[in-house]
Amino acid sequence: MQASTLTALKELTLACARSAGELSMKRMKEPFTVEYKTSASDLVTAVDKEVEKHVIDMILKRFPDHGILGEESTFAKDYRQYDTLWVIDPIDGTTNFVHQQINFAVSIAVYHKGEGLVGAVYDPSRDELFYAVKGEGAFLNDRPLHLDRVVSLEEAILCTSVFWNKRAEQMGIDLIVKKLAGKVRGMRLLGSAALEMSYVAAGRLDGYVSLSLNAWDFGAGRIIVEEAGGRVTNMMGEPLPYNEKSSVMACNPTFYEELQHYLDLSEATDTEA
Ligand code: 2AM
Ligand code: CA
Ligand code: CA
Ligand code: CA
Repeated sequence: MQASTLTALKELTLACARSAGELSMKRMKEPFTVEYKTSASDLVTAVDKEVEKHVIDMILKRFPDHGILGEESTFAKDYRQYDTLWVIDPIDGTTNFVHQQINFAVSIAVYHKGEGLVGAVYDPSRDELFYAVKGEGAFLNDRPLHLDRVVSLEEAILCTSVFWNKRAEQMGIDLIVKKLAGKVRGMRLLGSAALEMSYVAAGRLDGYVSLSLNAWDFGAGRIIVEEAGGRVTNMMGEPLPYNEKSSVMACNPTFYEELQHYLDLSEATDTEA
C-alpha cells in the first residue's frame, strides 16, 4: 500500500466519521422513527439507516471499487468479493441515541486483505474523534494516545457489555463477571462498544470485555486500541476476525495475561456462536 493511498484512506475515514456524526446530531433533534429489530432491547431508527447510506455514498464516490460491511446492510453487493473493505457501524449505541442523546458514536474502519489500516470512532455529542492509522499511532482529536501507565488488575476500571442474558448464565459468564467485579477497582457499562474500546485507548477505562460483538462494533476500536499500545484479542487470546462475530477483550497490556486467564472459556460450550 502506497503512503499516499493510506493518507487518502485516512482523510476520507475521518471526513466520513465527522460528517456522519454531524448528520446524526442534526437528526436527533428532529422526530424520527424507532423500530424493534429482534426485541424491545434491540432498536433501529431511520437515522441509523440514513447515516449508513450517507457514509457509503461518500466512500463509493471516491473509491467505487471498495466493498462495505455495514450493520444496516444498505450496501447492495456481496462484501466478500473486495480486497479493500470498509466496516461501518453508523450509530453504535442506538439505545443511547434514542434515550440519552449522548454515549453513541459512528465507527468506521478500513481493512485491506484482512489487515486493519485505519479506524475512526467519532462521538458527536462531545466532539471527540478517536482514530488510528496502522503504524502511525492513535489519537484523540490531535492528541496522541499511549497506554504507557502500569496498571494492575486491582487498580483497573473494566467495562463490559451484553453479559446479562440467559446464554451468558448458561455459559457461566455471569459468574466470571461477578468474580472480576470483586477483583478490580470498578466496573462500568456505557452501552457503546466502539466508545468503550476508544476509552480504553485513551486510558479512561483500563479494559473492555464482551462475550459477543459484531465485526462493525470492534472494527475501528481494535485498531485504535492496538495503535495506542493496548492488546486486543478474543477471550481465548486469539486474534480478532475482521468480518465476523467474536468475543472481545481489549486492555492495557500490563494486566492482559491476568485478565485473559479469568476470561478463558476454552472449557465452555457456546452452541449458539
Ligand atoms: P448497536 O447500538 O450498534 O446495536 C451495547 O451494549 C453495545 O452492544 C453496543 O455497541 C451495541 O451496538 C451492541 N449490541 C446491541 N445489541 C446487541 C446484541 N444483540 N448482540 C451483540 N451486541 C449488541
Ligand atoms: Ca444495532
Ligand atoms: Ca454496534
Ligand atoms: Ca449500530
